[in-house]
Amino acid sequence: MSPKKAVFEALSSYQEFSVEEMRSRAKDFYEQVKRRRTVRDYSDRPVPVDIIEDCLRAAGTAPNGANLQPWHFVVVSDSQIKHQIREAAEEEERVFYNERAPEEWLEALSPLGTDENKSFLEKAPYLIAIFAQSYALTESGKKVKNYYVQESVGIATGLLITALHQAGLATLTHTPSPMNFLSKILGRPANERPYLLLVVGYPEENAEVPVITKKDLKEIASFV
Ligand code: IYR
Repeated sequence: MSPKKAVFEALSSYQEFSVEEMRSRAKDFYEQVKRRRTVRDYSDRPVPVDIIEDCLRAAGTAPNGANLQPWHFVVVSDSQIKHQIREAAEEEERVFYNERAPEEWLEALSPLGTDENKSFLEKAPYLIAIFAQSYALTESGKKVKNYYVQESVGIATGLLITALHQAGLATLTHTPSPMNFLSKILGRPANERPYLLLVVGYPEENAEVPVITKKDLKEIASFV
């Protein structure tokens, strides 16, 4: 089969701003995004699913390898499925915290106050299980290789978290390890690997977050 030829069109979606406006937009975005905190105390208040849908559409615009879009998002709101996910995740986490995690890792985690109790997996209105497709399958079942899968799915996940935050929702990036139980419970195909479990909802009224700091610009960037 011959490769598909590139077809070009005018870049009509680009919007230029004055330097002043850019400056103000960059500052405003930083002000908005720095309010984001990883939340572990969720309310069970419902969230309309169309909001989640638009945030997923935003995630789906992420730049990615060869535009093959190697991701799949499963939005879980069914309480029985959430229960199964909680049970399986807590089982993994019990082993992690009590047997598998080296002292050094537990020490690194201690400022966050996490443990094997994952009640948020049942309380929050949505869990979004994110899957990375190491390869795609054509309709005839032929394997098609994907490229830069980890990078692509990571960027899409970042966009999703940001979109949900901008919409006014809290999230938690949860990575029980190993996560194979997600594929099983959600019946995902063999070409997909669980990447991350995103908990989404309103924070509980008295939600607390650990006191932490972010590195400042000097520490995270250099200009040469
Ligand atoms: N997956 C475990 C442990 C954990 C690991 C890291 I690295 C964190 O930043 C937070 C937690 C858990 O979810 O508790």
